[in-house]
Amino acid sequence: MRIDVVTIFPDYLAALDLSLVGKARAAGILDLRVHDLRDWTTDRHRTVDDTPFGGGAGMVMRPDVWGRAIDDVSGLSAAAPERDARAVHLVVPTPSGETFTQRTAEALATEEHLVVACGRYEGIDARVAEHYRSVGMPVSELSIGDYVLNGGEVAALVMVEAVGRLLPGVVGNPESLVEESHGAAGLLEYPVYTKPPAWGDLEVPDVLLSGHHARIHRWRRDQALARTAARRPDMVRALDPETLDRHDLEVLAAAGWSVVDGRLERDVP
Ligand code: 6GU
Repeated sequence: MRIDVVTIFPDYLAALDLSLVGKARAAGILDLRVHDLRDWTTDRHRTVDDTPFGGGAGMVMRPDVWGRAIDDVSGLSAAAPERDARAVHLVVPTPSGETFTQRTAEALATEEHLVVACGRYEGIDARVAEHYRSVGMPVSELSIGDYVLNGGEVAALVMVEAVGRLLPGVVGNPESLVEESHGAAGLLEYPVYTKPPAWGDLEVPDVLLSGHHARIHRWRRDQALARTAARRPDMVRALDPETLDRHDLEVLAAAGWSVVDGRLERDVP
């Protein structure tokens, strides 16, 4: 996969040289290129923004500078802009976007070429997303959560790491992708323990030292259900009760959830 990140703060993305994503790059699985948006400015001051039409606070990033940058890193030729555009998926991190989830990461991990356009100030002129959609480029405006950051760079880091670790060969043991939080089961991950078996007066639960695989599996599922019930009522509501066994329903009942009209609902106290 190739990912081009365009930003006015390329140094922000230096963290992508490290760890898993860094290894994926070294192994040739991920061709990640970080660009300075100002390389596509034409004036002496290397201006990327201007005041908003209609008034209001802050500055808006200019569409002409972004257009040159995105055309260039996408390899859009003047001869066949529409044919080339379909080969690229444009990702625009923005707090006003749709929520970026594990499902989004999975979908983006199947793409061949992502271009991530990091906005600063009050955002990027809306004609940029409109233009690339109109030439047939898939455009995803995505938020990483309900809070405001100063720009798209940290969100781009989040997205590149979440997508990068899903590329075949990046995570050494693909099984570690199976049971994790926000996987297909729709549950948070169970708590994990390692040596020493006693740390101060805190002991690892006996069942995990028992070697009894069926009981360990059941205990972990109970913990995942209880944790999800305590922390993420939205995820409990999204569960399909048809996929739960009698024991699952007992654990959820103990946490105050029962099935009403085929859906999980919190019991009223
Ligand atoms: Cl993608 N960008 C900014 N600036 N703030 C955010 C965000 C993105 N996602 C959540 N907050």
